[in-house]
Amino acid sequence: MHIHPQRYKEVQKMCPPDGEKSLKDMRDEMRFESLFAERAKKMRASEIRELLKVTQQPDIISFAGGLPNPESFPKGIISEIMKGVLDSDMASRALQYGSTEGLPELRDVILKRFEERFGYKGDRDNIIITTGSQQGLDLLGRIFIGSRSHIIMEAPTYLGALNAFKFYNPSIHTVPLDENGIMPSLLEEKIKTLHRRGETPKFLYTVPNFHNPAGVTLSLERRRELLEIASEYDLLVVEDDPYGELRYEGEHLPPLLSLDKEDRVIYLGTFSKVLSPGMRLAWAIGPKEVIKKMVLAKQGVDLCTSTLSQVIALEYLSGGHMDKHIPNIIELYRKKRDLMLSSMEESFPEEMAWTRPEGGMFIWVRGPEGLDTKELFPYAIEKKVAFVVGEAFYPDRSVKNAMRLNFTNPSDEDIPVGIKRLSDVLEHFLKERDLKRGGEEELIIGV
Ligand code: PMP
Ligand code: G9A
Repeated sequence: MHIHPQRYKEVQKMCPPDGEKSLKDMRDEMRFESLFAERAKKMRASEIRELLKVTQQPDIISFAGGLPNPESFPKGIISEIMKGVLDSDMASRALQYGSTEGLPELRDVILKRFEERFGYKGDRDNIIITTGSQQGLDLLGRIFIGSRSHIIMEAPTYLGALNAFKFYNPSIHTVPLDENGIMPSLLEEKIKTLHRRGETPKFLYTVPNFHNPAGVTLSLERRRELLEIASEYDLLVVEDDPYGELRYEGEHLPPLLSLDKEDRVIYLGTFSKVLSPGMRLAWAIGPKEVIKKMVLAKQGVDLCTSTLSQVIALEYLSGGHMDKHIPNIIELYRKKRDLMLSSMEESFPEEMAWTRPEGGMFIWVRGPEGLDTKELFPYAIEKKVAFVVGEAFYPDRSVKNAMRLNFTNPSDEDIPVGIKRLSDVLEHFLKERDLKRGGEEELIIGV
C-alpha cells in the first residue's frame, strides 16, 4: 500500500492530534505561553472535535464523530413549538435569564418521566439542568477533583469526560470492560489497591448503556454488584447515560440511579441524542448536596442554561412528542447498525473482531497485536473514509490496535461503501505488515 511521501505528509497533517505546526503557529504559541496558567498549557485538542474539521469534507465518508443523524431531528415539531412559544405569554420567559438550577417545570417533567420509567423518586432539589452533559462532567470535575485527587474510569472511556476531568489534574485509574460492561471484580481490586496506599477515589465514572466508545452494556447482575462494591467502599458513582433510550433490541435495564438505595449515584442525562445536540440541553440527578454544589459552580460558568432551549424542551416533553418520536429514531438507527454490522461481516478481514451493540451509536473494533490504527489513519483518509483511533479513549493511550466506528450519522448508502473502503485499507495494511490474530483469547474490549 503506497501513498507518495509528499502526499502522506499532507494527509498526516489532517490527522489529529499532532499534525505539524507552521512557524507562525509556533510563534503565536510562544507569544502567550508565559501568560497562560499551568492548567491551560496542558490542554490538548480533543481528537474527535479536531476530526470533525477533516470529516466535514464532502467526499469523506465519516464513521468518526458521534453525531446524531440530522434525519432524527424533529424539525417540524420544534418549529411549531418555537412559533407557539414566541407568540404566547411564555415569550418573555423564554427570552429572559433563568435560574441556575433550571426551569422548575422542566425539572418536574424530567423527574416524572424517570419515576414512570424506573420508579426513581426525587424532588426539584435533586436535579439541575445543564448546558449539555459535557457541562455536567466539567461541573463534577470542578466540585470534586483537586490536583491530588484520584478517580476511576473505564478503559476505554468517553474522550470528552477524560478531557473534562484531566483539566483538574487528577490521577486517573482505569478498570477494563468486557462484553457485559465494567468488570466488578477488577473494580474492587482497584479500590483495594488504592485504599492500601491510603488513597480514596473521589468517584467512578461509568457509561453503562451502549458504551461510548465500546458499544457494550452493563448487565443487570453487574449493576447490582457494582452498587454493592460502591456501598462497601463508600464510593460515589457518576452514571453517564446519553444513549439509554436508544435500544434496538432487548429490554431496557434500570439505571444505577434507580437501583441505588444510598444516595451515591449522580446520573447524567441529555436531550442531545433524542432531540437535538444543538439545543445544548441536559440534566444531572443526584444527592441534594452535590446538586447544590453543582449549582454554585455553574453560577460562575454560564449563570443559567439557555431558557429558550429549556422552554422548547418543556413543551416537547409535556406535549408527549418525545415518547412519540423516539421510536422513529430507534427505527432509523437500528437499520444503520444492522447495515454496518452486515457490511463488516461481509468484507472485514478475518483478523478483525468487533462488538455488536444492542443500542447507541458505536461499534468498537479490535485488530491483531502490532496493528497501530494511528498509522493506518492517513491511509484511510487517502481512501476517503474516517474513524476514531482507539488509543484516544485510554488515559495512557496504551491500546494501539483499536478503532471506533459511528453508525448513526452516515447515510444508508454510504455505510456499505465506507466499510468496503475501510476493509480494503485494512486488508492491504495487515498483509503488508504480516499481522495476524493471535487467537481467541485476544480481547475485543478492555486493556
Ligand atoms: N457523555 C457521553 C458518553 C457522550 O457520548 C456525550 C456526547 N457524545 C456526552 C456525554 C456529551 O453530550 P452533550 O454535552 O451533548 O449532552
Ligand atoms: O464532540 C462532539 O461533537 C460530540 C461527540 C462525541 C463523540 O464522538 O464521542
